[in-house]
Amino acid sequence: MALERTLSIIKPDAVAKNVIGAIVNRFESAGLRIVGQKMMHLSKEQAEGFYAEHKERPFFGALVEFMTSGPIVVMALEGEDAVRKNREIMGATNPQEAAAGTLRADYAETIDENAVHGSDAVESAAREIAYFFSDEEVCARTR
Ligand code: IDP
Repeated sequence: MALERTLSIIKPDAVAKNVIGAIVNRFESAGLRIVGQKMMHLSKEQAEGFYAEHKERPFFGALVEFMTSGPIVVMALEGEDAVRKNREIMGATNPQEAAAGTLRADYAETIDENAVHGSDAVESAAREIAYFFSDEEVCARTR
């Protein structure tokens, strides 16, 4: 299995609930390592750029408003099968459909405010990590 990197975002609702540590713990317990991490408050332009693929969707305006409503934590995670593992830990996009024990089942109630983001493929992960982190801000963890 390949060593991968993926982008995780702890969204404004989860930061407001004060569960940053609890969420990070889930990733570390699953064997994923944080190789980049920062707290940010996105501008409208940053949020629109990040979610550009959704700009024609009816929920785009609300999504941008939500993602700029408070600080977020962006993380680059590294590990075997990291993209799929992160998606599994997150649970389904709609928290009402998320499996028990997943982050979205535990920390979110609605699809509009669903606690976390995770890249959906290795290619999008590379693009999304580069959107938030310079090369120097991502640190190799293998020694
Ligand atoms: P994902 O975050 O599970 O990868 P995507 O389909 O990529 O899901 O959608 C990106 C984000 O857009 C979701 O996490 C959610 O916040 C929002 N979103 C997606 N579908 C809907 C919807 O039908 N109504 C409201 N918000 C939505």
